[in-house]
Amino acid sequence: MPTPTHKPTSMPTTTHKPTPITTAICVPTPTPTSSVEILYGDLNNDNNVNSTDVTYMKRFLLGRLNTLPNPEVADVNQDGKINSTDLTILRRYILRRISSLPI
Ligand SMILES: [Ca+2]
Ligand SMILES: [Ca+2]
Repeated sequence: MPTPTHKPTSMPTTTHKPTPITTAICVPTPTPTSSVEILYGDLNNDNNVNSTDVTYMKRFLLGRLNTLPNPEVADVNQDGKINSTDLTILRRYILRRISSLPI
């Protein structure tokens, strides 16, 4: 920074060392999106995959819901579509016939 005026008052914090600034820069590097891990099947975004989410998907597939609160997690078989297959998979997951999502 080319500052022609040499003022020693530019650094008023003599008591505090500038070390906390370097740590603050390092913080945002690990998570750029700041979003937590995607929980597939959690359609209503309450961090639980349960019958409520099945209800949400049913309503969505029946056209009673135009949008899902968390549409990216509804495609549990990762085929780019949200349809009855995903509903079946979600049901099976809740019944513990599927151990993990997405499949
Ligand atoms: Ca949920
Ligand atoms: Ca799908």
